[in-house]
Amino acid sequence: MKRKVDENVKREPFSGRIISSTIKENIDEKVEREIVYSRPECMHDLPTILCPGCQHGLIYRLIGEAIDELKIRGHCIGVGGVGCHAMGMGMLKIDAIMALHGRAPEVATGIKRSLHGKPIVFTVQGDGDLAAIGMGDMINAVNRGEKLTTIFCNNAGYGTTGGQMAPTTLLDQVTTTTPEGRQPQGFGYPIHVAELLATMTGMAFSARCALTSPAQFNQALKTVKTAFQKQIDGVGYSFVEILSACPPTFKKTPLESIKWIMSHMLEEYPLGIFKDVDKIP
Ligand SMILES: Cc1ncc(C[n+]2csc(CCOP(=O)(O)OP(=O)(O)O)c2C)c(N)n1
Ligand code: SF4
Ligand SMILES: [Mg+2]
Repeated sequence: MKRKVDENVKREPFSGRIISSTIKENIDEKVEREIVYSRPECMHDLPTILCPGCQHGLIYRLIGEAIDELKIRGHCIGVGGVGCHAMGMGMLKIDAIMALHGRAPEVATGIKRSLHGKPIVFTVQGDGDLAAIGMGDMINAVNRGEKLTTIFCNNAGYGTTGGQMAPTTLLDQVTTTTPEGRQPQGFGYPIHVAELLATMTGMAFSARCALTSPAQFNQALKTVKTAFQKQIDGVGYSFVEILSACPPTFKKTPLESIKWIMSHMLEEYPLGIFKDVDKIP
């Protein structure tokens, strides 16, 4: 059978790559266009290792954008907890260290104090890491008024280890450890970490954001920048909780997961700023 020849198809002289002139025109046209959105300078060009639909990657992207916009890259040290939330730390072009489960606030405190308060030190922690095993560590770091920032990834469960219940799991939510759905008798109620920490004197800024729309992403970026600025200004602890989709824990597709955050998580975890002061006593 005779092969049909496409007149538009040419072989590139050096690469030997076959490229349709129609496609090439489109590529050339794209090069001419103004680039309005690209990878933050602060991020390595690496493929994601997170599941499809995981929003932890977006959280790292917004941390990267915040660092770029505040021009603080050379001054930042990140401390990761234990869990999927920590996996993005290697994507950032900054100095970083991983702490034992729940112990990121202590490691961050040690770094900040031993370098005489100079670096901008932040932790990225999950709800299992921070609100379960590390809650005491977190509360005491805020109580000391450490000049640190924490980005708290709330995905309503333990993503890494297979979707067990976390303190942030919603009532009636089915997890591998609450197959009948979380019931308050025996399992307690969802903990509202941003509101809880906002009641503490050492806290300078506490807020909650979500990433279910571009507008929310922009709001979250603004909020993370404000949190870093509080630390730069030496006010006190700053804290941003971000609701994050974990499709395997939610047992949903990526799109259904976003919708579930909108229909269920936002009701339990309202967005907003719960504390914002310029001075702590
Ligand atoms: C002291 C200790 N207990 C338990 C574990 C096992 N472990 C590793 S990751 C993880 C869950 C992490 O969940 P979360 O912090 O919510 O992060 P996510 O994966 O959901 O982002 C657990 C229980 C551990 N590494 N160390
Ligand atoms: S298990 Fe959940 S938190 Fe972990 S990478 Fe997958 S989607 Fe993200
Ligand atoms: Mg989690």
